[in-house]
Amino acid sequence: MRDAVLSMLLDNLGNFVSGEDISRQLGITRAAVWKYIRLLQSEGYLIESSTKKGYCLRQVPDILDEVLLTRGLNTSILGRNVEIHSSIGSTNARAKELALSGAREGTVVIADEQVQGRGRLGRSWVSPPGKGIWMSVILRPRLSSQQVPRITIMTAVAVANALKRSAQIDVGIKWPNDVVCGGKKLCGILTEVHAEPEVIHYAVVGIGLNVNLSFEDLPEDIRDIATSLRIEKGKEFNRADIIKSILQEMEKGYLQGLRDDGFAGLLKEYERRSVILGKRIRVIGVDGQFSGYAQGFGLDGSLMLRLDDGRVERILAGDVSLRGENGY
Ligand code: BTX
Repeated sequence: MRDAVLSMLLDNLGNFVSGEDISRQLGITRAAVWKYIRLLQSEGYLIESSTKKGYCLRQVPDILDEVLLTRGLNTSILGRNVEIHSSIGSTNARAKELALSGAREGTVVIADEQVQGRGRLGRSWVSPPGKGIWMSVILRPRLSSQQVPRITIMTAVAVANALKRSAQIDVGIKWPNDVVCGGKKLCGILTEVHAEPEVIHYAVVGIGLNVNLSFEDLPEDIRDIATSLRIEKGKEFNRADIIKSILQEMEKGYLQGLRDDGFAGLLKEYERRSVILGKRIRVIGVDGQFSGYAQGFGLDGSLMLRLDDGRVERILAGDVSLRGENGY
């Protein structure tokens, strides 16, 4: 019932709805309406009440509320099922549990805070409460396990497009999994799969996006390499709006990227946003360290690196540093 009251107020954002209309439409007493209004106010919704005119929702808080996250979400797969946590170890770990127990494709796990947020190779991901988007999406793609890097590429492009649309910011992409702004990391993507060579049982795509973190919210050891939308744009953003935008772009990119011709198109966008293409870089991969020029990306999501002796090395996973930029 709380959700129904909230939906009515949202339908009339900035305008008064009478208590009588709410009570009649929802079949509850005026006293019950008042109880839900008080509840919503205590959660941070700015609701003006007037004995004559009723209730008016003036401002929506930046909270992760299922009503806000699903309202107007224009997708058919992603985000149709959402699990929200105020605090959790890692949304990727939780999404993997759900995927193993049969959760349907498109299920999203979101947390206000992660206390054991994870990056690649056992690294940690700083995820303080109320300031970022820490979410994981379960996919069941019809791809082979060699094509897994495609998922990260599709997601990076989706995040970039969503940020352009919902935060009016132009970002770059640093292969394989970073979305960057001004040479600093704004968002990291962690794709984990349960797969056999020819079939992927599930993929969990974790997205960590620094939204309203201030410089002081970033631990000192990452201040040189990390940034947030707030730091870049000098204002705060509503996370629910950005989440919806990411899910919409991600679904579009996912459906496109599953086809070879569609993925080739996404790769073009990825290249256009790449901050390493044509640059001299150093890559620490599983097979060792390489230096060379980033020449392009393969249809499997690999990086083609032209070494100094002219050979081209195809690298499937690794960490890139652009020379002279604090090793990042
Ligand atoms: P990565 O291994 O590429 O990057 C991890 C590195 O990034 C860390 O070692 C640190 O230097 C830096 N770092 C840590 N926290 C932040 C931050 N908030 N902003 C910028 N830089 C940071 C990147 O791994 C993949 C991260 C995915 C995070 C999401 S959040 C939702 C999901 N759940 C989960 O546990 N992980 C994913």
